[in-house]
Amino acid sequence: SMDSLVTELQEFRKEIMTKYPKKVGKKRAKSIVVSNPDNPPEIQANVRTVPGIITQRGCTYAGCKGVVLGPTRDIINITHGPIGCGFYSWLTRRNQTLPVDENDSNFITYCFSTDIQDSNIVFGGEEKLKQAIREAYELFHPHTIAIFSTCPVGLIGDDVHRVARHMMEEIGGGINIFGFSCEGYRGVSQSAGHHIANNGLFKNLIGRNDEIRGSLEYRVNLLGEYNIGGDAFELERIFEKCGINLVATFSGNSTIQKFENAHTADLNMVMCHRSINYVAEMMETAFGIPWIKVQPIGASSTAKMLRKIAQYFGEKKLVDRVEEVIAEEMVEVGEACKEARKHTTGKLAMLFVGGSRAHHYQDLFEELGMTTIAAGYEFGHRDDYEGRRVIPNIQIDADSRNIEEITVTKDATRYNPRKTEEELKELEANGMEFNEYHGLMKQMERGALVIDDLSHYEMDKLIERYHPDVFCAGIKEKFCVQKMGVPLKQLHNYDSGGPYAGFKGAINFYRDIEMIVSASIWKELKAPWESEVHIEATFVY
Ligand code: CFM
Ligand code: HCA
Repeated sequence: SMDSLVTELQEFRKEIMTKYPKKVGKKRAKSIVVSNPDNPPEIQANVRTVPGIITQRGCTYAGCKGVVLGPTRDIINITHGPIGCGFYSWLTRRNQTLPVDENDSNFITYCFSTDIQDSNIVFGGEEKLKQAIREAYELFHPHTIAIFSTCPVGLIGDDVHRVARHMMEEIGGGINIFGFSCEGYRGVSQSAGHHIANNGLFKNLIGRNDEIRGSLEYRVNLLGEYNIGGDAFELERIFEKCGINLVATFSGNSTIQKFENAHTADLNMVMCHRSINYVAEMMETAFGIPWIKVQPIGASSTAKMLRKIAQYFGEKKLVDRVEEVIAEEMVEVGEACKEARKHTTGKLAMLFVGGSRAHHYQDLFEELGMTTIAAGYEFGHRDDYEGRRVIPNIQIDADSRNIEEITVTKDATRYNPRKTEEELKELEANGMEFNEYHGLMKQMERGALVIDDLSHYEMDKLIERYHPDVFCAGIKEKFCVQKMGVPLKQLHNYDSGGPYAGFKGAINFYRDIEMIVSASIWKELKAPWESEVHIEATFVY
């Protein structure tokens, strides 16, 4: 019951407060709250981690290079820094891509880095960076090269933007080269890197090519989908089946050309709001493209997304087609779900993942009849927990392109007539929520625990106290949790599984979770010598 859970939480909190140094305990207590869906409490989030506490967070470079720009196949992404940063962001995220033919470049299987050394730290690394760009160009002839700064680059003051401009001139031929000041230490987490990446996408790529590709009908972009484990492929399949024209995905299975063309879409859909809401806001301001939040993780949420798109365009032809597709896809989904639920109903899950998945994946667990008793983000902001109408939060670098300039130089309506103010108002009156998303806490059961930036110690305590049937997190947590006898499902890279998005993805997820919660191996965790009778010998001398 709610009362016993609240008591539990208070005990849990007290235990933590007493084990931590006093100041640390006080700070952490503000990030640990009990969920109330009707009136989500305030939670402390997006603040500096206490040093030494063992956070699961990543860095600004990871958010910029690894997350947002990483999945685009035809940009050469050069890490300016020591080799470790490039190495550890080298496809570990399992972001996939599919070149359309042999002329289509795919550089994401490579790891490009300047591999800077002590001497570059002392004498500067700009020359080495120029040389790296020359080499990359000679070998691969890319159209676009991006440079990513790591911590030491900022500390020694290499100017990656100046190098980019210099090399653009040296190479010529219209090559596009730009840099990111995404030094790891810049923010409190990877979240700062998302913002820097968003600004860079907008400044250097979006809206550069006006050529209309594909049909003029139902043109949408999908923002915040990164094709982990093939998720984007499944969503592409569904859109195509419905006759919805996906202009660009930011950035799963993406290309330069798709980014440059993205402003020819009529509607932006935001999937991972944490990492890409800035692009949505900027495109709305500059091109008048409205955005809605969508959530294609979970079969019913996928259906909901399709219905929203159909409602937006408001044409019977699309509405009917979407209903047809949903009905057809749901047959297999329903069967798989029913089968899995035999073993999953009533089981308990915990989710501590990134900045949006700890919320999104709760839909799939609901479909499986499972309860999420504790969840939290590593680097979410308060709105990701509490939910709110997003206040436009456009922060553009001083040297960014001017949004107003784009509005006047590009007549957005020449692609497709945009909806008028009145039409948008009418859609809103009929339940279409623009610029809005609901936070994680509105979905969670009353009394469930919500913890931001979970520390290793808190994780241990959660497992000892509640022993969930599955704990969802990442590679850093995986083996510690499993050694405590609880299976861990990675919801970053899906271990070796996926896709989990869309209809086919839901089926994959049901089956994987059913297997995990049914496995008996976790009961065998005690070594034989811990439970069997044994004889002890004493050596006498
Ligand atoms: Fe968005 Fe992501 Fe996530 Fe994220 Fe990430 Fe990721 Fe994630 Mo790992 S963009 S916030 S910074 S959904 S890499 S694909 S899995 S932490 S929950
Ligand atoms: C990152 C990437 C990461 C790490 C996942 C993990 C990902 O934060 O830089 O810790 O297992 O999804 O690959 O979030």
